[in-house]
Amino acid sequence: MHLPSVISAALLVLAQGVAAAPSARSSTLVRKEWRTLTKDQQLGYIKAFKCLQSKPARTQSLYPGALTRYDDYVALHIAMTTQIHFVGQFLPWHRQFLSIFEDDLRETCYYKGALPYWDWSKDVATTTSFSESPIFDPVYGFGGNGAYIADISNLSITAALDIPGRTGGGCITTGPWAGINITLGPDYSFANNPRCLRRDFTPAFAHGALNTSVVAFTEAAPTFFQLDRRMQSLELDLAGVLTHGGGHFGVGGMVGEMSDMYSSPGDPLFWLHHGMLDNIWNQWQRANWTTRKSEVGGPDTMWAYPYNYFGDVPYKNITTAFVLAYGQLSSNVTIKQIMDTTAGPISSYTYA
Ligand SMILES: [Cu+2]
Repeated sequence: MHLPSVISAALLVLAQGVAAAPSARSSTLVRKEWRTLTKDQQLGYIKAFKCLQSKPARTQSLYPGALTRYDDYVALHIAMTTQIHFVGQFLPWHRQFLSIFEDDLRETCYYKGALPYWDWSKDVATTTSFSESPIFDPVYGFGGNGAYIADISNLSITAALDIPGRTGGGCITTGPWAGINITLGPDYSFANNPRCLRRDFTPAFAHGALNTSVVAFTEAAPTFFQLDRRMQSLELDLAGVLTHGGGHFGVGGMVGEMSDMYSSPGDPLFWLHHGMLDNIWNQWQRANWTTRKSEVGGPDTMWAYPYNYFGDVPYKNITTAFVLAYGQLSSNVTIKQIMDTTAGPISSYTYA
């Protein structure tokens, strides 16, 4: 699982500058499922997204390959990877990451809506239906799969596990991001490494990991600790990979950007996938708000129990006092500050 770079990343991350103050809260935003947006709203989101990709980076002095204001987000995710995955702060960190991005789309690029999300459980009724999802529409969506490449021995493998049933591997050729260059990554790299956006759909795997029963199983978690585990992984093999890995590996397969634990925000679908995970967490919280508005848990250190697949690692259990860091992109916040989506430091939002 990219272990050498995991270790070096752990040593290198964090010494980042003073953050800008978050902008003032507007009225409550309603985050909607992509296919329920009007065509104008879909195009509005894509336009704002591309607008961020046309503005200069703010963090290039720290991350040389960060060329655009969008790359700032990819770079931060890469820098933070070993502190925000397979840890209890996984869901909280990504929640605020999405809000910072949503706020930037609105403040910098005059986007009028909320961040959309992608309910992939609507797309996996059969072992092949995933690829037919309207989210991959060439005009009103994010474009589709790469062409099938049978022999991937010359490509860099992005997935940490062997994902069966790959159907793509090529550069995407449809949609608003066909032909764009990704620069940051793969893995723990901040260099300018221009390459195309690859996708490698694994529809049969997505069918198993992202279906409505899996969502129901996740939502039925009795504790935050269990919820987090059901999302991130129950064990270190494919059978333990459910929603979080399901969305990443379902789109990214063996060689797609979405499968790269570090640079996966290079695929614009990253945000909509994580929006769905945040939606599930929020629904889980609202099902027993009194308790769950302040319930978190899990290790503060990567690969510690219950993710101790490579041996035991010392750790502490996180609490809501844990501080989430966003480098130069936004102020640090405590988990306590982001537990209620309608009362966050940047925005107030709900899911429809
Ligand atoms: Cu992530």
